[in-house]
Amino acid sequence: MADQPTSSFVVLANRLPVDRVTGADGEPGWRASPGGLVTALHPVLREHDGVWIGWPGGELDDYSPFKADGLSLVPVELSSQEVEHYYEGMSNGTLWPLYHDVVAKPAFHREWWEAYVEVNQRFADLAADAAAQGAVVWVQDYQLQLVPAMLRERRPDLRIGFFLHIPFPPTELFRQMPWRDRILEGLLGADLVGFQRPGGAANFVRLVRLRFGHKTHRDKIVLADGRAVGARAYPISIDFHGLEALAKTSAVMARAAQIRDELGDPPHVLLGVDRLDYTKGIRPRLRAFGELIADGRIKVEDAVFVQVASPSRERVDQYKEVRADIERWVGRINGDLGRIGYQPIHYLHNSFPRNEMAALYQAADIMVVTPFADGMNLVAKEYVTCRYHDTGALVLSEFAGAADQLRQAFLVNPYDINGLKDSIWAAMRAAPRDLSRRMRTMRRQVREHDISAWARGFLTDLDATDELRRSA
Ligand code: GDG
Repeated sequence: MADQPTSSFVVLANRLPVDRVTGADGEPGWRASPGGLVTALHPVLREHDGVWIGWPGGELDDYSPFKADGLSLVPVELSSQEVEHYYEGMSNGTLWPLYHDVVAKPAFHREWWEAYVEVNQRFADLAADAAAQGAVVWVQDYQLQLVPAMLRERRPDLRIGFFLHIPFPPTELFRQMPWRDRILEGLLGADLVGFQRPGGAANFVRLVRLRFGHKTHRDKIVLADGRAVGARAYPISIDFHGLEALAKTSAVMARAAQIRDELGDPPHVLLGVDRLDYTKGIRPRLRAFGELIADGRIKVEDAVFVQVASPSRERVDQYKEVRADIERWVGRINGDLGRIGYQPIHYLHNSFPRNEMAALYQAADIMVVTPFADGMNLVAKEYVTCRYHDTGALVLSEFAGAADQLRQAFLVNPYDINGLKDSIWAAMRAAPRDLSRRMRTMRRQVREHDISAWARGFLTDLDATDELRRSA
């Protein structure tokens, strides 16, 4: 493979977009895995006929490139200690909490950092071997922030883009990181660094100016050698048409009706869908709902809250703690407020197929999305996509990137429980005409700014920075 690399488009992400499964016949195979990143990039890669380099999520007998679901995949081998140090440690125990407003306390360990450097180098080497002359390489997310510089070192001919799916923190928080300058230098290896929100791009530009003294223009950094690095917001989106079509199938419609029926067909069905993560603000939304019942504003027979919490990062301590915390709250609320035949919260700690998710979105009158910090939040965009009758209400945290685009949602501060209660209450009582006006506008926004528009926007700008680079 190293002899004659042929890929003109290469994506690098921590995970391959597939999970290993054993079929009913006992034969091993691959299945598309859930998660924002995978959901977002799958259609883009198919369209560009590219190669995807990533960790398969477990050990393989053979690490040769392979094809699955029409995609060319290059698996990256990680030892169990690297999984512990690079992935569970540095990525999910250090960077994830640090970049999400230190909602949980980040841990800094030198051996985690060393594994992070080593694994980033492995990814960069595989990309250097796979990319054709002048190819476009698109590096994804916080697990791989050193790759752009490592790759440029070996292959200055490549056009390198980087996209951060999570928030980029303000200077004051980023400065805590012992290896802060190494991370910034890593990112500056790219021609274009993309963020979810303009605030993230501004934080990054400000940091490199303060720490390195590089000249900066609004969304551009000029390095000492004259090379320019773009830093801009590209709010990610979803495959609007694909999901809307799924929501309109008779099977999904029938399942949505069945879900409502099974819930006892109450006047109000509220829904939360998240990876079980401490950033997602599951607790405040359950508390707000519980208090609305306890206050007597909502009767227990009039509303049901369905909370899907898909299992995530289960070996990391902070994730074990958040699960225990949520389950305590569910138990307390159901125990205190439930009656025979009436259970306020239906808590599902499970992953579901896409069509079941679409049916849940269709069955819900109110979608409640309340992260403390979130790069974008695709669930909010998926909900409005499925509401093709322009019905339903979205309660959305202002700390989700999606709040920039879905301005007609009932916007909330998840730290303010009374405000959250008032917004859920307002959404439950809003006039159908008001709701449909809001929903129509939000649906138009997602339709016109879908996942292909996102990828096109980034890749077009990446092309333009290449011209800048050649003329510098
Ligand atoms: C990161 C950033 C950013 C969830 N449970 C199931 C399931 N899901 C799907 C949802 C949605 C995706 O997973 C979750 O995406 P989010 O955007 O909400 O959140 P993260 O996983 O934290 O994603 C985020 C994203 O990257 C993209 O840039 O928006 O801010 O944190 O698509 O539907 N899907 C299925 N079964 C489940 O049980 N099929």
